[in-house]
Amino acid sequence: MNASSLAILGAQPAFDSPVPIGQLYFPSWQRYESAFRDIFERQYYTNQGPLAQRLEERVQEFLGVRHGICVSNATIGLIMMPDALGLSGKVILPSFSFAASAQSLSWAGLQPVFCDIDPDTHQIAADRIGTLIDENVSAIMGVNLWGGACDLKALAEVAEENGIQLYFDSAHGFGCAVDGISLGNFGRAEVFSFHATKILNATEGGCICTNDDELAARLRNIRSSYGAGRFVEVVKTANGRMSEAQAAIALMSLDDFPENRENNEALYRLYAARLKDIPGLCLVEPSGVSRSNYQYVVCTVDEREFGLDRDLLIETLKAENVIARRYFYPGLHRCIPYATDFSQYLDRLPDTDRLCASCIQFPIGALVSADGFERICNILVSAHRLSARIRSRHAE
Ligand code: T4K
Repeated sequence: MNASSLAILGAQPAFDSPVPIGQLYFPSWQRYESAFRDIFERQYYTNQGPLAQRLEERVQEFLGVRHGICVSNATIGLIMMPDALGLSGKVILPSFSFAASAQSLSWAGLQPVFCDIDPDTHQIAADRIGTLIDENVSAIMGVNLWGGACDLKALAEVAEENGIQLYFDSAHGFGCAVDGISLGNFGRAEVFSFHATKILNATEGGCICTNDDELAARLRNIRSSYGAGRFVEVVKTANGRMSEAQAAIALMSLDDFPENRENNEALYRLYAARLKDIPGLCLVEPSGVSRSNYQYVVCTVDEREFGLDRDLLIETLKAENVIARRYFYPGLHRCIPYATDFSQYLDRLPDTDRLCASCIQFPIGALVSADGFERICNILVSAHRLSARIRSRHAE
């Protein structure tokens, strides 16, 4: 591709079919067939079947955690947390997150207290949490983003000093470690996502990890049906069960985790080497971890230096069949119902607002080849070089 040939300016797209963001790992057909033949022969689809049980054991072993409670997706896992922890009143969380983080509080009738983020790491600003705590705050929900982690030590200190609980939305964090300890072992509990776009993929799925036996028993009873283990009285129950089909795929994904992580890291480093020479694109390093899963390539776009704003860059890439995304947009404090019910946050989260306007996620994962990566970077170089022409074409 030469510099005058961008699809947004009328050339042929660089890719014939869409290149998505996300891990999107597909094991070989033979492995699928064999795993699904076993399910067929056992004639057992769901309800803490042998594959779901094996997955829980393998996750526990892999993360070095006492309990891995697999669920049908991370959203339901997060929804189960407030009742399992006995939360009330308000919970502090970052506004820079996926809808599920705040929605899980809404399902429990809890009030979110939105905290700003650290603009360099994109994680919750631990030093600003103290000012948000009042007598109605019962917990902090840290969100471990982008294959990195919040300042876990600072969060644990502020939770302890104020006698409130701490748990994590670690949807992005499977296989990451802090000072050699795997995520899954921090706070009262952590919730991972095993969605198809994540490094551990059950198509849909998730897992709640905790080292607390009592909490684990409550969570298993809330998830309901077989697999509850010890009976514990709980007020609400749900159907958060993971099916055998989901567990079969997650087990294959776990087998191939080291290879997928390595592939991600190699791609991430290639992006880092190329992006540093493109003015206005600043790659975010996974923060606060001793090991990352590198499952995201996240940049901020400086419009003045790059020549295009983030949204016009997304359009430019889309014309080439490259599906970049603007996670997370808008910030949760600007989404319904929070923007209307808690309008006090609208002018209180300047770093979140800036990031929501400039953050972009590029493709990484199993479907991105070395050649594909080269083509994506060449598009970015050309988009910068031809930014004036793109802007004037866009304005027509
Ligand atoms: N907390 C945080 C911080 C989260 O980011 C998330 C989810 C959660 C909690 C809740 O976890 P889950 O309940 O989902 O387990 C995606 C994912 O659905 C979601 O898991 C993720 N975070 C969120 C950030 O992104 P979408 O709607 O943007 O993904 P989707 O399905 O559009 O896929 C992305 C791209 O991949 C598209 O271009 C289509 C393509 N694709 C997708 C799938 C699933 C394919 O080509 N093939 C596929 O099979 O939300």
